[in-house]
Amino acid sequence: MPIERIALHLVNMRLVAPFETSFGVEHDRQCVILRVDADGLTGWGECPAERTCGYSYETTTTVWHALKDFLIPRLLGQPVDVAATFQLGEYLRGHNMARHGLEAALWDIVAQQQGISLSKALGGTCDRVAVGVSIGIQPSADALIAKIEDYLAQGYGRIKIKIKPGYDLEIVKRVRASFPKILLQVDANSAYRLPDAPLFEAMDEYGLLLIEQPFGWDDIYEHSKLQPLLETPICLDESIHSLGHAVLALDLKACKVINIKPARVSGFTESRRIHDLCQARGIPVWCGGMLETGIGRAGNVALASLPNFTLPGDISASNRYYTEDIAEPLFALNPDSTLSVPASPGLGVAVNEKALHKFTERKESFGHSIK
Ligand code: OSB
Ligand code: MG
Repeated sequence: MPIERIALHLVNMRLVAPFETSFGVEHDRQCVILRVDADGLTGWGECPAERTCGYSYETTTTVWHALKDFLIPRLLGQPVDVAATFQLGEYLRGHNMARHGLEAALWDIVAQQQGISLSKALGGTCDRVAVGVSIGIQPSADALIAKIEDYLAQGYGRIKIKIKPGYDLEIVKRVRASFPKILLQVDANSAYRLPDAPLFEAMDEYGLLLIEQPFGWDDIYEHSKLQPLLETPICLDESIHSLGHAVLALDLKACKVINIKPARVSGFTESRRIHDLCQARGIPVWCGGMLETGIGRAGNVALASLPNFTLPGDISASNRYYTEDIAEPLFALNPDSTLSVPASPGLGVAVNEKALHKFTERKESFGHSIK
C-alpha cells in the first residue's frame, strides 16, 4: 500500500531550564514532527532543527521547505521503501534533518509491518543503553558544580559540560577539583580555531573522556592538526554529515571518537553506515542528542542499541528536558545510568495526540485526508 498522507507539525515546547551553548541560548525547543500514514499504519519522525541557525544551517523553516516542496510531493503514492527514500533524499544535497524525520517515520512503519521493535529492525543488540547528561553553560562555576551534583544524585554516570571562550579551562579545573573521578567530557560546539590549540593541550591533564567539536562546524583539517597534540580523544559532532566525512576524518586521524546524531547525518541508514565503518576501524561511537521530544528520543535509543555505541549517549530521561512530553511512556533513568530500549513494534512509544495538538503552532497535511 502506498504512502497516503503526510502531516507536518511545527511544535514548540518549553524546556525545563534554558540550554546555553557557545552558539546561543534556547528557552523553548522548536522542531518539526512528521506523521506518515501508509498501509493502515502510522509512523512518526522528528526533525530536531532549531528555530535559528547556530548548530547547523538547518532551521525549522528550511526543514518545512525541503519536506513540503521537494520530498513530500515525490513520496505521496509511493510504496514504503526506506532505501528508495534515502536515494530520493540524496538529490537534496543536504537538508539532513528534514531527510531524517521522514526516514524515521518510514522505519517506524517498516518495523511495525514486521512486528519488531525499531531497535531490532536497525540491528540493535541490547535492551538498555548507557546514557549521560549534557549540561549547558551556567552563570558561574559554583552554579555548574551544583547542577552536576544534582545530576549525579539522580544517577547520571557521565557528565558533559559545554564550554566557550572565557568559560573553559578554569571551569574544567574547578569541576575536576570537585569531582576527581567522574566520567567527564566537554563540548565546544565549534567555538575555537587552530591557534587555540594550547588551550586544549592544557586541558589534556584533566582526564577528560573526550573533547567534542573544538573547531569549525565543517572543519576536519584543523582537527587533524590538533588530535596528534593530545592524549584526550577528539570527538567530532558538527563536521560529520555523512559516511564520506567519517572516512575522511578517520583517514586524516582528525578524531578518535565520533558522535552519531541520526538527524545530522540524514537518518538511520547513514548512521548505521558510519557505525559499521567505525566498528571496523576500532573507533567507538556514541549517540548525540538535540533536545528531542519523546519521538526523537525513542529513535535515538533504538539506534544506540547497536553494538559499537560503546560510550554513554546524550539521551537523558524525559524529565531532564520537558515537564510534559508528546510521546508515552516517558523515558526514565535506570539506577545503572541507562535507558531501557522499547521492545514493542516500531518506535515503541505512543504519541499523545492531545499534547501534540497543544504544542503545535502550525500544521499542514498532504495527500488524502484521514480522520
Ligand atoms: O552539540 O551535542 C550538541 C543540544 C542541541 C544542539 C547541539 C548539542 C546539544 C546537546 C544536548 O548537547 C544533548 C541532549 O539532547 O541531551
Ligand atoms: Mg555536540
